[in-house]
Amino acid sequence: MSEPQRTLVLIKPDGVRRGLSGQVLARIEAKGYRMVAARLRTADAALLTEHYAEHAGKPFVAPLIAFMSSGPVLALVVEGHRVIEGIRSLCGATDPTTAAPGSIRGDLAADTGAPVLENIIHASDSPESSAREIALWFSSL
Ligand code: IDP
Ligand code: MG
Repeated sequence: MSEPQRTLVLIKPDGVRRGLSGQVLARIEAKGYRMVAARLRTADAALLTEHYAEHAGKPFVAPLIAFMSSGPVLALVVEGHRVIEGIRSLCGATDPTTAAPGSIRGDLAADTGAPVLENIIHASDSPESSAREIALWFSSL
């Protein structure tokens, strides 16, 4: 039997602002994953620059950081077997216009015309990202 994994989930400012945090968390819990930490906070540019370090230099980074610091984010650590892969699958594709119906982004988000894709949720994409991102957002875990 595999060991349980942990992943970092962020309900982005659009999700919190639109009152969708509960729905998103309900989908994660209904899938069978368990929340082990939660923190509502407005992130600053320093934290977000570090969080999105892999995208440094890309044209959407400045609007992405502006968007992600525009209001509170609900940061969650979620646990389960193969949870990193499982939550990415629940999220759907990055672009909410083409994200599959049934996925969080496919069902709950659309292109707003903004310079950055406002797509409700972030989830770590690998065990390495998950360890790095959990340490960044929850330094005491
Ligand atoms: P992911 O969130 O599905 O892992 P990434 O490629 O890591 O997608 O991009 C991080 C975030 O940056 C996306 O969730 C989205 O909000 C935004 N983003 C990614 N690519 C674009 C783009 O081409 N235009 C505008 N915003 C983008
Ligand atoms: Mg990513």
